[in-house]
Formats: sequence, structure tokens, C-alpha cells
Amino acid sequence: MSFSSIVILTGAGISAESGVDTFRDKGGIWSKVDLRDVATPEGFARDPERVHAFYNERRSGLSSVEPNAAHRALAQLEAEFAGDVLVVTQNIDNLHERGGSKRLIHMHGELTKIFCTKCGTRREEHGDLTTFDCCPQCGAMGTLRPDVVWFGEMPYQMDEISEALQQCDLFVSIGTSGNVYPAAGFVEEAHQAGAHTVELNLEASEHHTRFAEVRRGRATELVPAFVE
Ligand code: BJW
Repeated sequence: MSFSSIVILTGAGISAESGVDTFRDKGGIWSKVDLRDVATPEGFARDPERVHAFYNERRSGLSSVEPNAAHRALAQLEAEFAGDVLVVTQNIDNLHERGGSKRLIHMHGELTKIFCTKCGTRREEHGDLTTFDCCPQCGAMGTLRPDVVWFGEMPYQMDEISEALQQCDLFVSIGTSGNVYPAAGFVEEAHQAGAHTVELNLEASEHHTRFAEVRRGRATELVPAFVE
């Protein structure tokens, strides 16, 4: 088969072998903390210190992890493929960009970005955030939050993603359990637009039967082999 436009959706599984925790696997993040406490606007309103501590720990963890063979293989595909390649990641780590990907959408935001809920200003942040921090733009205190998409919030760049899904002829889903919408519905959108659909995942995802082709295994083995 030959393709001209590829959309790749990635999830926590692609970063697992770099040492980043997944969410729903045994021992995953949601087995240790209640997502309602740390990944909803209501949880943040109730206890911002707790939410800051959760993201501060994950942000500081980025300095001790490296992109793996799967991240690098996707960057290589983008560099060498004659057509379009768009990586849409649900991950808030920065391993795709550090692995060399250029055309990348962080639909659930980024650990290394924060924004002010008062004036809306976004900026990079590599250190810890506290409720005593002031926004450097508007001076308000306690209004900064991680630039990540919590449950009930609208994921980023949805128009751009929808357009790419309409136009792609290959859709590849890597390392995601398919539990979270709207990302879990992308396979359907791509299929309806006529794309070939492929899942590369360790275990059967929630919607594995929706894919035309399924390969099981570790991302660091499956992705380089698929890209070859
Ligand atoms: C390996 C591996 C290895 C392991 N190699 N594989 C229907 C339509 C639309 C919305 C909804 C709907 N029904 C419900 C909703 C609302 C809600 C939702 O989906 N709820 C469900 C629980 C049902 N969605 C939302 O609220 C979203 N917003 C929204 O819908 O806005 C309105 C809207 C409507 C319509 C259109 C457009 C918009 C927002 C969701 C935000 C999710 N946020 C989080 C936290 C982000 C910040 C953070 O990281 O803390 O995002 S939750 C968490 O789950 C995180 C992840 O990105 C996301 C997905 O997890 P992922 O990546 O799939 O990880 P796991 O752990 O679940 O799976 C890992 C997989 O890897 C496993 O399968 C393993 O087997 C595999 N694996 N090791 C290969 N080595």
C-alpha cells in the first residue's frame, strides 16, 4: 500500500519504556491517585496545592527520562516520508519533540507550559509551581495552573486534528488504551474518511476491533519495524 498523508495518535504507552508512567495499566497513575482530585477543574479548585504537587513531580521527572526508539522512529518517518506526517499526542511529556518530531500537536497540553487563569498568558515553566506564585504578566497571585487538559475541558487544536483526519489515508494509533474521548473516536473518523487504520499496542485497546490492522507488542519494537 502507498500512502500520502499519515496521522499518528500516541498515548502513554509510547513513553512507557522511557520510564514514564502510564495511567490505566497495573500500577499506573490512576491506581495511585484519584483522577477527580488531580485531573479535573473541580479538583484544582478544591486543592490547588495538591494538584501543583502532582504536576511538579511529573515535570521534574522529565529531566531523568529520554526519548526511546519509538519516538525516534516517528521523527525519522517524518523526516524521510515524501508526504505529510502529523503526530497527535495525548502525552504531556516532551519526548516526541526531544526525539526529533517537528509536526506535533499536544492535544492534552504540555507539562512544561503553564497559563494564568486571570489574564490567559501562557509561558514555559521547568520548575515547580505553587499557589503563592504571581503571574509575571498581570501580577495576580495564585492564578497560575499547568497548561494541561483535564476531564471536562476541550482538548487543543481539535479543528486542525479533524481536518488532518479527514485528509489522511493512513491512521496509526500507538500506546493508547482508547478510554478517553475525543481521541478514542479518531479511528472512526479516519475510517469514515477512507483511511487505512492500524493499532500498535501492548494489549488490546478498548476499540481494537475498529482497526483494520492490529499489531501487539512493545512500542520500541513495533514502531521502528512498522516505519521501516
Ligand atoms: C504499551 C506499552 C509499551 C503500555 N508499548 N504499548 C464522548 C465524546 C467526547 C467526550 C466524552 C465522551 N464520553 C466521555 C467524554 C468526556 C471525557 C472522557 O473521555 N471520559 C472517559 C473517561 C469516558 N473526555 C474529556 O473530558 C475530554 N474533553 C472533552 O471531551 O471535551 C469536550 C469535547 C467533546 C467532543 C469533541 C471534542 C471535545 C478531555 C480529556 C482529558 C484527558 N486528560 C488526561 C490527563 C491530562 C493531563 C495529565 O497527563 O495528567 O489525559 S487523562 C489521561 O488519559 C491523560 C491521557 O492523555 C489520557 C489517555 O490515556 P492513554 O494515553 O490512553 O494511557 P493509558 O494508560 O490509558 O493506556 C496506555 C496504553 O499503552 C495501554 O493500552 C497499554 O497496553 C499500552 N502500553 N506499555 C506499547 N511499552
